[in-house]
Amino acid sequence: MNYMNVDYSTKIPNNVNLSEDRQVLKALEGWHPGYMDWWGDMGPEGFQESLVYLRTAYSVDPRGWAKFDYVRMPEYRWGILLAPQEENRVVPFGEHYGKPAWQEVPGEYRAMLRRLIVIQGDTEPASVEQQRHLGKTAPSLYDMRNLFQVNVEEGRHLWAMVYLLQKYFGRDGREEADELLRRRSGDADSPRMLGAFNEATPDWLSFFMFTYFTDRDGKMQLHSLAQSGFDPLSRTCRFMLTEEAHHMFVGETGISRVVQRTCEAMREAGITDPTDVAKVRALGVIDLPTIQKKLNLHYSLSLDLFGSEVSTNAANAFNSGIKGRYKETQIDDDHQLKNATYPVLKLVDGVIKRVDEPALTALNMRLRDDYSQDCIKGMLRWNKVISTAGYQFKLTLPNVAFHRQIGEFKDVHATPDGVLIDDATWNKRKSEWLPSSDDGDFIASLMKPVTEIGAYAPWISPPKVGIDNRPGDFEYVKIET
Ligand code: BYC
Repeated sequence: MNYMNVDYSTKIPNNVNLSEDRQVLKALEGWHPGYMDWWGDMGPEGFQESLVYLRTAYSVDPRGWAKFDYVRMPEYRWGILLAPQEENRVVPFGEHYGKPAWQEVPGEYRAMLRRLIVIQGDTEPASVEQQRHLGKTAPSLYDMRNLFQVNVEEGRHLWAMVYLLQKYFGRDGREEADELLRRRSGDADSPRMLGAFNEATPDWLSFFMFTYFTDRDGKMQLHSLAQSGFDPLSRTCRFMLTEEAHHMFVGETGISRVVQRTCEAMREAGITDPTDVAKVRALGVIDLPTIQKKLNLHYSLSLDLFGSEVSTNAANAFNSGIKGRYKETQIDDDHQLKNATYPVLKLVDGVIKRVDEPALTALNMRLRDDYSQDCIKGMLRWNKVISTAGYQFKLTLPNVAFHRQIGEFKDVHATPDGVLIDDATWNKRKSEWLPSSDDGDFIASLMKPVTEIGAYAPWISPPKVGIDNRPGDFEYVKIET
């Protein structure tokens, strides 16, 4: 079998030779109906019969891996795709540094590996659940198609983790795979595992923020797992990253287009003060201060996804060779962090201070810092749109102590500038920094669906180029009426 190309002859497309792995094929086929039920119940609401212009992977060669065609989402070919095995790959960090990478689960790390795979797997269906109502208010067919593309690929990422669980973890892996279909985002009794995946995604600005900030946590975590000494996990994550890039593109360009439209509308109306919220809203576009509040919310929720500042879980995962650092193989050090330290912002005697911690226990922070650096890049582009339009307004990332539910700062309140404040001040001022219910109502009032070919809602600019280089009047979704 050519491991670059995907075998579509079996019910479950794959490049892992499933047709000769009867036991795993049987387990996956047994899981398939439950997945389809879940997709029917929790996948995009109202568009299951529509033809959507989607990309599907036919190869894992990064130079050309996808083809585009009209597909009804329930007929999307969710498959198991692993990046090609690298010959003589070694464990690139930790205690086993330099030893051959594992092709089977090392017994002593089984529980840790299973936990990480389950957490990763849990986020994928969660995001589909969070976004399931958005199709009905899409600002264009182009955006609707992008939403559905993201959704089907998150579904495929669930398949990717379920394959690892079923192939390598026996009966408990199969039980975990079933649990992944049972939990529900935001459910009081059976929620998804990580905080941000139980929050609502009520509108399209939230969707763009989510795909920019939360999918980017996905990118960082997948990069770290792609370094894993457990080779099948590494290969799985490497291919997932290929798909993930488009999700963040949707977020970055989505926010950029919202900012662009707002600036254009302000200029046309002769508005000089972008913080004059009432005047800007009267134009039917989203004012920049509200965009900043949404950004504050989604960035802070996403910071929580990196876990605590100081974490023995993270140290153990690194020592064992299971979860590495971002771009581990490109870092020039001992890859064991024996004597290294890393600066971490902590709360010391009621003051935010930079403290040197052992680099091993500070690994969550290192990844989080890499993440923040990555977040800044898109923000600079949005700010360029604002300054080019002639406005003196800058979107910024809030301080890491702002609005936190995990780690050092979870029991204190801080302003977006990182000034610690008491409960009363927080309660009085929080609607200046986070979206209030009025802000939510205003945004909701703009969320009117636009389904004419080539048309866009008045609060967002059209994209610069079409998907798959399609022209502006391309029918990305043929809606079944
Ligand atoms: N919410 O030592 P600690 C994606 C728990 S997104 C709730 O501080 P650790 C995607 C933690 O589980 C990427 N609980 O943290 C994006 C632990 O509980 P136990 C998803 C939390 O373990 C968009 C306790 O607190 N992938 O792919 O070093 C769309 C103490 O933990 C949270 C991964 O996350 C939280 N936010 O790091 C679709 C990679 N944070 O075990 C998809 C796999 C911590 O004591 N996961 N806790 O009961 C990991 O690497 C780690 O589990 C974490 C936490 C980075 C999440």
